[in-house]
Amino acid sequence: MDSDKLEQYRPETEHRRSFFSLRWLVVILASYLTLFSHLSSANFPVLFVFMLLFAATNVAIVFVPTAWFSSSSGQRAISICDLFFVTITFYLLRIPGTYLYLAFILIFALAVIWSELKVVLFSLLVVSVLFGLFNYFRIQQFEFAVNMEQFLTLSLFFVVSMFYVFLSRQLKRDARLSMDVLEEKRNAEIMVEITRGLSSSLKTQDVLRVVGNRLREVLDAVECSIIGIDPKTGDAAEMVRTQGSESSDRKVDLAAVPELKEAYDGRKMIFRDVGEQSVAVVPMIAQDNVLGLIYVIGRNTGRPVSERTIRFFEIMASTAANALRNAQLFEEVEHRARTDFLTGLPNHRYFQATLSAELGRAQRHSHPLSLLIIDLDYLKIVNDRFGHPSGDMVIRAVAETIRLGCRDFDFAARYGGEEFTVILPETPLPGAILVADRIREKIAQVEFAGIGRITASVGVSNFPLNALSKEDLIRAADQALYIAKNGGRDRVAYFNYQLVGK
Ligand code: GH3
Ligand code: MG
Repeated sequence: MDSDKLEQYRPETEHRRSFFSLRWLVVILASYLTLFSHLSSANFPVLFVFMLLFAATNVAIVFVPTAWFSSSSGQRAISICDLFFVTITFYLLRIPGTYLYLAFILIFALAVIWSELKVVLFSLLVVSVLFGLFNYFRIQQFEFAVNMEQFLTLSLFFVVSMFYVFLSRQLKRDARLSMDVLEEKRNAEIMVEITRGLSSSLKTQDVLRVVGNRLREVLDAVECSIIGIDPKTGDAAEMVRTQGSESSDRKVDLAAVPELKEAYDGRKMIFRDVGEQSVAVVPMIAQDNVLGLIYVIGRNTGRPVSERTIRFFEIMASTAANALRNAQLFEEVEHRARTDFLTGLPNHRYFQATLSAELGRAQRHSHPLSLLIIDLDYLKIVNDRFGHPSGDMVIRAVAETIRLGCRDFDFAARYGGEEFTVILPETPLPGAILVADRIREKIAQVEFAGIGRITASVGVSNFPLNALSKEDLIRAADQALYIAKNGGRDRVAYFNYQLVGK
């Protein structure tokens, strides 16, 4: 069954259709009885009108919303309406006055209200046996005057009511079964879709958003959020929230929401009804760590949580947890791949990629962009005199000084060895020279114990003043650095516009 047909096929509607057919059967049988046994009686017009009214109720049910029809109160209301019609019909048929009628009404009432077939069958058996005995021995002192025609009429009604009860039970069960099958199928489809969504993205936020959104849709939930938990610190933060557009790293105090705390501490799912709402909390566990909690708030339907829902959540949470773990590992690997191990600054490759992107943006918007290349002066001497670890320590400290000397949207990287670069977006040459000189000054101010002070030379280049392409921009900064070194070091040099023109 493809998804289009799936949408059209609704077990509730099927159930409803069968129920109509059954009621029409009652109408036809009752009309048949009325016509043949009371065609000439004075009650015939009234009986006829009653049959029409009963038929009209069947038509009216067509307009009742399916949700109301399927609810137990809806079904009970329809049953009581039927009971009312049957009682009036019996009254008009002049059958009352016998114990049999009362017994029948009782049985019918039991049948329609509790839909209990066994009770109906048993009572029917008892009543039939009693009726047969009374009729056979003609025990007239009980004033039990029932003729054969009435007996047949009643029998037919018994059969119809039995049929009614039996079929309506069967239909209800069928509807439930098809609903179960459809729900299983829907869950399986959703799982496939979620798994596909998860495997197509390795970004943690994307992974979580896929899970959150699909879960909210499937469960028809009011809100679904995913709370990430740091396995080391136990700090919880809301990573994805499906309601509204806000997706924040909002801190969450697990202790403040009892369901969250219980699910986290006990590593188990929590399903709880809180007033109008029902709350579900499902821990996402991978490799024995609770990576997060799926927190779903839905409408309280009054129904207990089904085994199926629990199983669905279980598979969902473990798939999401593994995908989340993979995404986290991938992000970690990716971060390492673009970070310089010694300084923690972005490495050369990341710098190249960022410069391409920033230069592209500067070209598109015709904004200036400046580049600094910073080279430590005489680091070789430090290495030679104090050893490589001391040189490393100096490089690390200078990296930190450069990082702190930049604005948030500047991009500082380790170019290689004892060379650093800083990309300064939206910065004209004079501004870049100021930044470069400030960084140079800060580096020179640091006193290294046992080593003394280390200075740095800085070359500055600018788009579009000195170069239009990435390679030229780097080359221009390099040449400016050469000028700074030649000029005596511990200074900033920029590539002269006239020099470029030569
Ligand atoms: P200047 O740049 O002022 O001309 O002198 P310098 O001594 O800094 O320049 P040179 O290019 O001659 O040497 C660079 C030195 O930087 C060589 C190497 O020992 C040192 N160096 C490069 N990378 C590292 C590193 O990762 N750790 C340490 N300790 N030293 C490094
Ligand atoms: Mg150097």
